[in-house]
Amino acid sequence: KFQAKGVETCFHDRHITPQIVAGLDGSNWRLKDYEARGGYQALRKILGKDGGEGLTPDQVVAEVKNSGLRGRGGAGFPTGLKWSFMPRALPVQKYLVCNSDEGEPGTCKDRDILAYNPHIVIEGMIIAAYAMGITVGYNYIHGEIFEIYDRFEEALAEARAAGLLGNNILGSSYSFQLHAHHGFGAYICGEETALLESLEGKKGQPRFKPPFPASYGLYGKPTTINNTETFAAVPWIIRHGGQAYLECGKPNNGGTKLFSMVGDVERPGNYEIPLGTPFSKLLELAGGVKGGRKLKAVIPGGSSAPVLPAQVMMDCTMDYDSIAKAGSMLGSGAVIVMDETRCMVSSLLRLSYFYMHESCGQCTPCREGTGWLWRVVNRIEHGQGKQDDMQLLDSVAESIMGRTICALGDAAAMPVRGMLKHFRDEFAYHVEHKHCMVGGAHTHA
Ligand code: L3W
Ligand code: SF4
Repeated sequence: KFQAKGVETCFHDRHITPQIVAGLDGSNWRLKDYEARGGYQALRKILGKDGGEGLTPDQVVAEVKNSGLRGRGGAGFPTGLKWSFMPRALPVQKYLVCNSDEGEPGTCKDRDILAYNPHIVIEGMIIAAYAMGITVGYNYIHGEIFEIYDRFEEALAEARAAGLLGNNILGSSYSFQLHAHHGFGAYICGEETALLESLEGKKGQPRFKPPFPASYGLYGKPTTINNTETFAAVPWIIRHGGQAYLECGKPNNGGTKLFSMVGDVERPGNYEIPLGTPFSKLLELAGGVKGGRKLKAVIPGGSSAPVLPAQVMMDCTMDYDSIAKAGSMLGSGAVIVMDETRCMVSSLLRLSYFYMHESCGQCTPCREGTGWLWRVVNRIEHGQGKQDDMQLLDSVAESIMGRTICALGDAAAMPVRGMLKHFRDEFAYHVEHKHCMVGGAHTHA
């Protein structure tokens, strides 16, 4: 129930825990524990309840802008900028949505934040709503995590009972209603517009963008959607200031980030480290490559990110810019570590199956293309590959990229491109010899 989907097991093991996951052991998630750690002080600060003058909504947005916080769901979009899109003065209902529909293979951070520290997300959302003049919010929680959903509901009840949520928060004139919504486990509902459709009770299929949710969101009304980890960063920023958060990371990559270290490492789990930390350090924190084997490759940002060979990865720092410069993306921060015994063909086969299975089928290049990719990789894996299959994969991936309604099409094509760019020889070997180049430890069931 508390296991990561997609890749290997994920333990709750933390070594550097500066902000979001500091001091958590699974038993101290309740309101009293959170308040003992300084929780809800940021909310009190903006509402002028801690003896200070309070912060105006504009001041809150300015702090978040100064912090350099970027969206932690995958795209890395500047949070303060996104908040400034909200037409605060428009006299219509506006919505705030937290995207907790974590489904990216390898990623298991948001559910841990919700399990271990649900109030930090609630506080972050209340502050965000205040900053954008929003009165109603939803947390859309992935369908396959039942206990975590129940826990979040309990945390909401605690916050309401304490006057931290609901009407006239802490006796102020500010009110915000926040509800949890349980999804049904479809990966595509993590795409923000599919999530909105699902929240409206419809089939979870992405909408065309633009219009972006900022102008046409839930029920067609202005909506701001942020990832769970993004909201969780907000209370610290408000308490300590945007500049302090920025200085935790590196320019354009402010703060800390949770990385889900999965795959062939000794201690898989979530690690919160400052952005800009060398990958080698993160690998060391996770105990190094399993069994002392050699590092072969890393998928640095969840399954949608192109794979990078070991030597490229060892020169990277863990931040948006460094990983992008190396030809991949930081994405949601799932770091899939692959040792020397991993077969790239069978790895890609597993990823291709995932995207084929999760395509919503709305647009032809994605619906048909993901099936093509899986079938071609499948025949290479099973000794029936043809000499021109690599070109065929290139051309199918090319035909998907940029031609679909949402990013799932690109997400299916990019791993194929990454694998062929760096490990083409391995695919050619499979075709020629009808078996795996690495052999040994892994069989291809
Ligand atoms: C108003 C504009 N708003 C952009 C907003 C937009 C969204 C955010 C980022 O994909 C990626 C994807 C996955 N006016 C705006 C604007 N916005 N321009 O900014 O937008 P965008 O389109 O760059 O990205 P996206 O559609 O949110 C997300 C990758 O993340 N990914 C996915 C991980 C999946 C999970 C999960 O399981 N929950 O995290 C991993 O790498 O491939 O590239 O809010 O509205 N002019
Ligand atoms: Fe659906 Fe794929 Fe099109 Fe996205 S790209 S809308 S998942 S068919």
